[in-house]
Order: sequence, then structure tokens, then C-alpha cells
Amino acid sequence: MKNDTEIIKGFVIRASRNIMTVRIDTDDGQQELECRIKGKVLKDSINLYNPIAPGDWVVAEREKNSASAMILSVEKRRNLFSRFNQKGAASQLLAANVDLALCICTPASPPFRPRFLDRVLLQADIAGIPSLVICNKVDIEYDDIDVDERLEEYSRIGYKVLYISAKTGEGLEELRREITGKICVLAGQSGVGKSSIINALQPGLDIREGELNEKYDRGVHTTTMSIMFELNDGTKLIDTPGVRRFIPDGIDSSEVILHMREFAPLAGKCSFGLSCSHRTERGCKIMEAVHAGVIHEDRYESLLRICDDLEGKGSDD
Ligand SMILES: Nc1nc2c(ncn2[C@@H]2O[C@H](COP(=O)(O)OP(=O)(O)OP(=O)(O)O)[C@@H](O)[C@H]2O)c(=O)[nH]1
Ligand SMILES: [Mg+2]
Ligand SMILES: [Zn+2]
Repeated sequence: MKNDTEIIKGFVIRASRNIMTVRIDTDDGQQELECRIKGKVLKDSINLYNPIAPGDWVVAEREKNSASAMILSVEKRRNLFSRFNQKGAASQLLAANVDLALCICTPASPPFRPRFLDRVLLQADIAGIPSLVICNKVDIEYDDIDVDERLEEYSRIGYKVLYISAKTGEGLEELRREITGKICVLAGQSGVGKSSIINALQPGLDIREGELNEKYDRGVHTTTMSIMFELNDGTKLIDTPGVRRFIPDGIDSSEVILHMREFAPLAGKCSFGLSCSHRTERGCKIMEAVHAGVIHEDRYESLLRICDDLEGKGSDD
């Protein structure tokens, strides 16, 4: 190593597939470095769509005082929020070392999609990250009673549900109380207002927000990579790119019920144990619970579609 090269440790705040922004502490405060990966590939990240996510700590080398550096390795993670990227057929890392997942939906514009929410909640559970359900855009008029019923169902199975509007500010103080001091990831389909919520919590950040695609009434994927923003009180929020489909990452179909909270206590209790597909088998405790109203039919439908996806038989929700 040349004399003027130094080894530094930094915190990743922005990450695309091959270029990252890393924050380091210096004698004069904080500095942001533009980083690439040394040798192009990191150890242990061969089957990943992108090797590093905001929230990661990395070791890098740079020429002293340079504004760029080369990443040598990633520190061990406490947890990792990812999704399966179907196009790349690999895990896409969205956020690392997270305290709380903010799982965002809307009652309308884009239309309420509880099955998308189920997938995000599932992924948070797989990662071992606590989650909060957020219904944004409550300022919009909607007459779909299913929305209220389904959101109450999330409360019934034990999730905290917040009703907010990034536009009017309703519910934002309650949200602030839940997130203060934490590293949070915001996840949800494109257009639900992930970036808008961060903008509303911290006016002045001016993160780009998108219009809704008029024809399809869905988001236009305005945010294209995960980026961490910091509120004045130090709370960290990781904005993630909205996607149309969310395929859970890191599990087999037989394990899904272990990560859906009202299903988990029944895991292994079917006559065919963990190999039950919960579709046709006699003595299936999951199907019995659906008939008895203990498990909501929609959540059961989610389970089946997620399993189809994981078995490569999926189609659009
Ligand atoms: N009426 C209303 N509109 C909102 C609210 N929050 C966000 N919007 C609008 O919804 C649209 C999409 O918001 P974004 O913040 O870009 O959504 P996103 O989830 O970041 O979308 P992607 O980056 O594509 O994943 C924008 O036109 C926002 O102005 C809200 O509380 N009420
Ligand atoms: Mg966005
Ligand atoms: Zn079963």
C-alpha cells in the first residue's frame, strides 16, 4: 500500500449496483465519498443483484483527502431487508441494519393492494425487523369498505396501523413518535407516497416525487435506488424504489407460514406437517382456521400466491 493511502470505515447512505455514497467522520465533521467496489466483485456477494445497501457499514481505502474511495468489504449486518429481483434472478438488497419497517399502502390512488402489503410485512418478518403499517393519503375520498375492514384485520392480528396524510400532515406527529431515533426503511408499491412522507417529515429535503400514471393509476417508479435521509433529530429513513411486484426473498414456500403471524402458531400442526401445501389436504389446520374465521380469506389467498411465486408458478396479483 502506498504511503498516502488510508483505510477508512464508513456508513452507506446511497447505493446503486456499482456506485455508493459513503459517509465518514473526519476531524472537520462528516464527509461524503463516492465509492466503487475494489476489483468489481465483493466476497460473498456473487448471487446478489446489488452487493451493498444503505445502512451498511463498509471498509474502504482512499488516497488521503480524496473525495472518492474503493470499498474493500462490508461489515457483518444485523439484518437485511431485500426482495427477489425477478429480472436479475437474484436478491436485491434494499436496506441494511434496520430498526423498523414502515410498510406503506393507500386507500386509493394507487388502489389499495393488501396482498402487496402482505408481502412487505412477510419480508420484514423474514429479516427479523419489526414493522408498522401505514395507510397514507387518508385525505383522499374513498368509498371502499373493504379497505377499512382489511386494515382493521391487520390491527387484529397484532400490527400497529397508522392513518396519515403526507399532504395535509394528519397523523405525522404520531408517526414521528414511532420512528424517532431509529433507522427505518419505507417500503410499498410505487406511488403510495414513500418519498412524500419523508419530505413531509423534513421540509427542505425536496426529494423527487412522482405523478401517478393516469392510465394505470399507479406510480411511475420515481425513486430508482435506495437512499437514506436523515431528519434533524438524527432519525434515519431509507427510501426504496417502488416496484410493481414484490417477490419475497430468502425463503422456500414451505416456510412462508412461519413468517405470517396468525399462521405461525399452526405451523407443523397439519396432518402432513410442514409438507402440507394447505390447498387440498385433509387435516389441514390452516384451511380449518380459514373456515373458522381465525385466518382472513385474503391473507390465505396471499399465502397461496406467494407460494406460487416461490415455486415459479406465479402470475400477477
Ligand atoms: N392526496 C395525496 N397525495 C399524496 C400524498 N402523499 C403523496 N401524494 C402524491 O402521490 C404521488 C406519488 O408520491 P411519491 O412520494 O412519489 O410516491 P413513492 O411511493 O415515492 O413512489 P416511487 O418513488 O415510484 O416508489 C405524488 O404525486 C404525491 O404528491 C397524500 O398524503 N395525499
Ligand atoms: Mg419515491
Ligand atoms: Zn395445511
